[in-house]
Amino acid sequence: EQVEQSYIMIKPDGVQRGLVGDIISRFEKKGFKLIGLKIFQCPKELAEEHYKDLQSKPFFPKLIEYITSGPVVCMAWEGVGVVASARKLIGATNPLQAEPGTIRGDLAVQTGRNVVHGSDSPENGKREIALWFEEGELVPWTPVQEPWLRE
Ligand code: DAT
Ligand code: MG
Repeated sequence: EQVEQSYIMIKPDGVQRGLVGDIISRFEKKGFKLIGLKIFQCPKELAEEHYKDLQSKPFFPKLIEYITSGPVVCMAWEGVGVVASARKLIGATNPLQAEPGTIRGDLAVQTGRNVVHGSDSPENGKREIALWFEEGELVPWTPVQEPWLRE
């Protein structure tokens, strides 16, 4: 059982629509540990680096415009299996295909406004957290609930 970290980000539409508390609450209630959190206006260069694998896609310029269009909420979450589990909590990329009960399934209708990002592998979790956070912004701590979450 490997402890992983996932980079979760509430995109500008999620912030503007007042969904920050709802989204954080889902990861918190599930039992993952929040080790980094900030509101942040993303510069264009950082958005381009974060999404560099999608550089050649036709929607890339609009994606960068969207992500830099207002403040985002950056989060680092830690836990066993957090990367895959967070992807399930977030739901399919296209919110119309996302299951009810997921963040995108409950709160969004379009791929270009899908309210939240989640890392797709533990390696990318590490890479993205290093990209979006300074080292001193990450806080190691032990939640008192830990023995009640895991035997
Ligand atoms: P995900 O965010 O589910 O990991 P992804 O990594 O394939 O999806 O794409 C990153 C973001 O790019 C996605 O959240 C929204 C945007 N995007 C992806 N495919 C798109 C498409 N076909 N049209 C418009 N935007 C798209
Ligand atoms: Mg992705």
